[in-house]
Amino acid sequence: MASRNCILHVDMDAFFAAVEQRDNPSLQGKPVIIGGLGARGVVSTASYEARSFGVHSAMPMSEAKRRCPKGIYLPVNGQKYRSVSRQVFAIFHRYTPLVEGLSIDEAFLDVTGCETLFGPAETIALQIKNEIRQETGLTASVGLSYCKFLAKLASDLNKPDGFTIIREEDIQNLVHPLPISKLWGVGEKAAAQLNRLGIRTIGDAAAMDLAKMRRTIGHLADHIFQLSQGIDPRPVEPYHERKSIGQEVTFSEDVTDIEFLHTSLLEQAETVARELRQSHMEAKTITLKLRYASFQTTTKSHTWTEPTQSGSKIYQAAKQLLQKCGLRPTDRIRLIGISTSSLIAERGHVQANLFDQAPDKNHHLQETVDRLKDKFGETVITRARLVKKHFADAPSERRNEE
Ligand code: TTP
Ligand code: MG
Repeated sequence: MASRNCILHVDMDAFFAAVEQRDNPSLQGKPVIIGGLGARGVVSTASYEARSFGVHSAMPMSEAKRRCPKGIYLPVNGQKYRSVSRQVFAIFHRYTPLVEGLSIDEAFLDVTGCETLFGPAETIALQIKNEIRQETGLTASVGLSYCKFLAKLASDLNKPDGFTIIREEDIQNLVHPLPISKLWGVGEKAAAQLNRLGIRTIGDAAAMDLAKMRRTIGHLADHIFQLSQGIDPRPVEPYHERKSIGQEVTFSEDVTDIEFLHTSLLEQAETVARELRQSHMEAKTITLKLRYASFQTTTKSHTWTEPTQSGSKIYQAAKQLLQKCGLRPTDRIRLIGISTSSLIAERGHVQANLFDQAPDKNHHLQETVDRLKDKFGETVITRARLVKKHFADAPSERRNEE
């Protein structure tokens, strides 16, 4: 790989479930399913033991319970997974600043030219796997290739705890026999369309007449054709701009009580604000989303003159937006959510500026609260209004972690 680009794709194995198995050894080797535990909950992930029962991400929890009645079902502990994720990403950054995070548990790393410092890309890949195991007690699968698409494909080939290299000369043997759905960007719908064209494998797409494919599926044809030949010039982009930070909750039973909706908004506002602070971002716009029992969905937005990362400011705005929805006492709400957008880097984070105002007292207070929560968990400190909720019995709602 000396003369070409060296791209790694690292993806943690059964991430949420593996963290829970690590923290509770009695769960090791058992089918563990993480997700929303309410009546309408969805599976976030399943341990490999649970996958052998046919349980997978995005499956309704009720279906998972049918397939794997003896499974151990646990709620999503987003705070904990985010903190492990930060540890893992810190390991990536030891090797290259060119780290492009794709989600909480996966990233591309461009390690081209890092040989002089750290040895060949193969060595770097194995070292990263080792450091992840030693420092977090978890396994990751790594793919190495000369482009993003093939690196991502490679990391998936020998999961869990895999390390796979795809060289140009491996494309025919390793890549072409794979089903077309493995091609990045080809979802279920596109795969079905391609199947109708007679394209079942990546190799079929590589051998296809491009003009014919274009006539049927339009511009997606060019993307598919290029990738199937192992051509993917997209660079690793270290700063992946987040467009929004938000949270939403689907209640296990439809809600009519406005006070209950306010409490839910307060909790969401605190979580969203905290994530903004952790990401060193401030938001200018807030959008409230409301879904009625009939599935009719409505959104209302507000833009502040000054960007914010304050939980109380987000809560106040969300409450006003809810008022604007003009709910009647008979309206039944299925889902409520807050999303913040028009994100900008928090003042002073990009570069310290002598003329910037000092952060206000409230900001210091929030940082202290965040640190306490990181150390002692989510319930250590909270607003009086939320106390009742935290100590009530199991929460009745599902939270969609971003
Ligand atoms: P993935 O990397 O897709 O899955 P995984 O790490 O659980 O398993 P694999 O070994 O196949 O990589 O997603 C990372 C985490 O993101 C996963 O542990 C849970 C979460 N997630 C969801 O919450 N919902 C989803 O639909 C998916 C796909 C993932
Ligand atoms: Mg993963």
